Amino acid sequence: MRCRRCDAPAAINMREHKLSLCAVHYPEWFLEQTRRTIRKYGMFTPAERVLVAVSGGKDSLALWEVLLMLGYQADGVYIDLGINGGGEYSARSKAKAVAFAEQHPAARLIVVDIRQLYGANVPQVAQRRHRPQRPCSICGLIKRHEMNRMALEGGYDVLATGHNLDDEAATLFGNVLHWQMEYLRHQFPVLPADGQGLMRKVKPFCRFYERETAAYTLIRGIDYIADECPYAAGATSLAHKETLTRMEHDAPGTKMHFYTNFLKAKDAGLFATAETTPELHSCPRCGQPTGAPDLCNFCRLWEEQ
Ligand code: Q46
Ligand code: ZN
Ligand code: ZN
Repeated sequence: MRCRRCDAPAAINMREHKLSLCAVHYPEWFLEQTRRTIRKYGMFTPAERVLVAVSGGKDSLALWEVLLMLGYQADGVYIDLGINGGGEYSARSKAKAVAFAEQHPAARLIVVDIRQLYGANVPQVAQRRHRPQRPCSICGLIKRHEMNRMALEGGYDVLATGHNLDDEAATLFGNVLHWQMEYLRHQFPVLPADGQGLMRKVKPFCRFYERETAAYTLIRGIDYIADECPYAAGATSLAHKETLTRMEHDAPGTKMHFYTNFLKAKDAGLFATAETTPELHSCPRCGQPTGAPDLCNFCRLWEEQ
């Protein structure tokens, strides 16, 4: 297999794009595709400040590097959740994020330590709330709240996450299986700021297959944590990913068509019915918008222990 652009041996063959590229031309293509996605969905401009949610995994570190290489003003935020699971997962993933920032002079990393700030880490909160084996909803709530808080307090214009096409297709699959209308209404590469304290959120890698972001990190020599969080095992999103990967194997392009045709259908007005979200008000403690009657769900987490 040869590179389409220079005839050197190909480093990656993308069946779904009918394109193979070498180790020089693949990163160029990857940067150009990211730039196009950012422009296509009007995610942000070079004048705006971007905060990248960095987990220490391949997608978020690749995203951070690509945004810096494209000349965007991109800082990173790492949320230390205190997840160990016997393998020091948080400590090792934080080390990858810190090492990346040290190797890239333009990269500024903000580290938020949940236990230091609020007195308990994610497994401890989950334990107190009788969900020791399934901390993901609590963890997701904490991550969303803290990333939004750091972006607001730091005066950023937009929060970027490294979700890739496999992530988005699996989320869509789950949302469609259960016809989760509110989630379907909100699934999009850009979520605008709500004007009441929720930041604009963007997913510049939403059109890349996971193997494409993996190939980018490999070719660029980005060191990342390859392990999944120990609590990810058994998650339904992983089962959905496996199902879609089997379908992709039989019919290359399945994930891409499933997701991008959904975006087109949304553009054409599907799921555009009136929203039924409740009236939001500012949480009296943290100030973030919430539909809960008094304190937001995040602040209640610490109240009820
Ligand atoms: S970090 Fe947190 Fe994930 Fe681990 S506890 Fe669950 S939500 S699986 S992306
Ligand atoms: Zn080439
Ligand atoms: Zn609150």
